[in-house]
Amino acid sequence: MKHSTQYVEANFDGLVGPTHNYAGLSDGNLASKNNKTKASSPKLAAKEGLKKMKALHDLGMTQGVIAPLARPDIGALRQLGFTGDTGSVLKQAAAHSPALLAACCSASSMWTANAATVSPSSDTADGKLHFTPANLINKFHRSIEHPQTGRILKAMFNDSSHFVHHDALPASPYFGDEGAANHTRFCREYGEQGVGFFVFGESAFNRALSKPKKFPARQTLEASAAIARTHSLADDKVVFAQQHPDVIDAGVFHNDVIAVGNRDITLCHEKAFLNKDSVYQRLNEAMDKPLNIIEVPQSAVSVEDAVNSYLFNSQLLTLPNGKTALVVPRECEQNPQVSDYLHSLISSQSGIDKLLCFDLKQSMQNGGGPACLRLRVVLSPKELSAMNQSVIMTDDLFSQLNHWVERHYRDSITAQDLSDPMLLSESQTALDELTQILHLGSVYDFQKTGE
Ligand code: SUG
Repeated sequence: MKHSTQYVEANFDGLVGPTHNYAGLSDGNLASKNNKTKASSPKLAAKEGLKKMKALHDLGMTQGVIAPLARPDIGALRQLGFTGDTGSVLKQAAAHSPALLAACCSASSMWTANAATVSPSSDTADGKLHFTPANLINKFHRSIEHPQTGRILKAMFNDSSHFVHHDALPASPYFGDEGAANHTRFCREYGEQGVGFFVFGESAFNRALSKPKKFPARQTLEASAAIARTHSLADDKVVFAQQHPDVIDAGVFHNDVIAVGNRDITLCHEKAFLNKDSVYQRLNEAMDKPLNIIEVPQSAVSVEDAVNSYLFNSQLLTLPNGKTALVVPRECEQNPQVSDYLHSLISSQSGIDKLLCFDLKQSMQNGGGPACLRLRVVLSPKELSAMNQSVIMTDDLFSQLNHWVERHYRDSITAQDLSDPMLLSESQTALDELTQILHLGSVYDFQKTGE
């Protein structure tokens, strides 16, 4: 018999990388498009992220950090035909295709909700914790993330008696996979068997299912089903649901922009799912007990306001005292409809007790709110102690990482800076030092980037 109450849901936030910039790379993500060409501040972005991690750690949550990827990705630029020493690769790319250069410089790995899909050991047939890095094939700049992401996850969860690391799904549009952004695990207690809720945007094989008309659906049903199989989840504990194509067309490029869930609560917009009644019914059946479904009506918060404020890209957390908190971005306070809704939610005994609000503007301007920035991993006490302890947030690690950012990050970056060889060498120096702080070993392969 498992001591379920001792399991924790840990949040692993992506540390923003030194090349954070705005390049308008994500069709269908309105913030990314609207902020293209804006100057970014990698230093501020990293510090905003660290503050959120520290605040959750201070509340007694288990908080971890995921290292950024090495960017610019010189290996990818070489594969695309740019040659010579690294300075010349960057110069040619800037001259021939600034968009490709920007894609290979993106710090998009900060949104670790897209790093992988994770299934806790209480849900899998072999009793191990399973990870599948997302192939992210819908966007070129994100499709080059998974090999390094996989290595970093292996360096964090580095004990094969507890952790299983799968390869990303085949790099084909049939298996477009965006990771935990489209996956929610419901349960009663973290250590009890839970329900895997997989939300997809379209089906590759079943052409009869509707599709969005304007923006791409990034996740396929086939990808979600493959993950449920490879993670050996029980058939009666898995629910697949289609995201409403209209909301994808309104800028909801991942399910975590329109719904959030934790344990037996979900907060979702009434337009989140196609055939929502059937979705709710199947979830209730799989849970063996009705979920607390808090449905937000369009009359209270429109889909447009939800996308602008990122209300649903919040973290729904069970605090150590058993209370439930909703972690929202500052933009929710600034939107009158959303702010009114949230205050009535908290005062209505809905099951959500407390609001926590954070400034994450640097990430938000690229379409990444509090939930995008974190990967959730439910861990037993043994699993927690078996993993790499150096990535777990402590007061000391927080101060070390803040100093590290202060020393290595620029205050501002524009598109012109991306071909600067100094930015590459500053980033490599920073990440080299970070691998030592976080005890990650040689996850980056810098030697491959040279000629
Ligand atoms: O994939 N933005 C990311 C945001 C990801 C948010 N994640 C979740 N919802 N879980 C994306 O669209 C923008 C990069 C740029 O345009 O510079 C970007 O990749």
